[in-house]
Amino acid sequence: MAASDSLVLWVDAFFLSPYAFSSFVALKEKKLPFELRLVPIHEKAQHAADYRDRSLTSRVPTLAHGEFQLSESSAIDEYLEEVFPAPSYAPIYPREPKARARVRQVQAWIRSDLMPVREERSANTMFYERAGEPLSSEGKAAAEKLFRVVDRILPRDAQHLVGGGARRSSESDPGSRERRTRSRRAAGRR
Ligand SMILES: N[C@@H](CCC(=O)N[C@@H](CS)C(=O)NCC(=O)O)C(=O)O
Repeated sequence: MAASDSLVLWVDAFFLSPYAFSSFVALKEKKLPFELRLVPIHEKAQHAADYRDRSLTSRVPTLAHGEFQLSESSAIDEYLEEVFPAPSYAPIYPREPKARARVRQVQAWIRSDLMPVREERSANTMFYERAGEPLSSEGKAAAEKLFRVVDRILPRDAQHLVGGGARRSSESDPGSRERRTRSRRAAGRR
């Protein structure tokens, strides 16, 4: 398949999916032209036959590159990295194996752990409706775990997880550090 085949990314209609955000940022970081299409998942449009057949999983995001269609955000990110590699395109993973493994570790972990705080502080509470309830003890424990890991892997003044070439989703977002500081304050930390 030609790298020049057109790219389409399907995301949720309210731009709330952090997974869709990850693939969106990968395309933006690589400065690839792509068409964005919206799937109203709040109306269950992900189960419509055309989207279900395209995605296999009936979830967002899904990427089409020419005839090839792929869902699962980390698979999309890694596919883009391989088909549009550095130095012609910006790298989204570091080259060095240990650094690359560390980034993949964090990427896999963040997608599979911390469920209480992910449920109690969904993306909806960040972008649309603020959370009305304090975190439960399970939510607090998950938030503490998140901060503990971030403190271990991201020195206070660092802009990136590893080196300078491993910008991943929220690290690519200029507001992320400020929001992190605010979240720490909200959780009663410095
Ligand atoms: N592991 C998937 C998770 C994707 C996911 O959970 N997407 C949600 C939106 S955040 C979705 O499509 N939900 C609709 C549904 O599951 O029916 C990925 O990394 O892409």
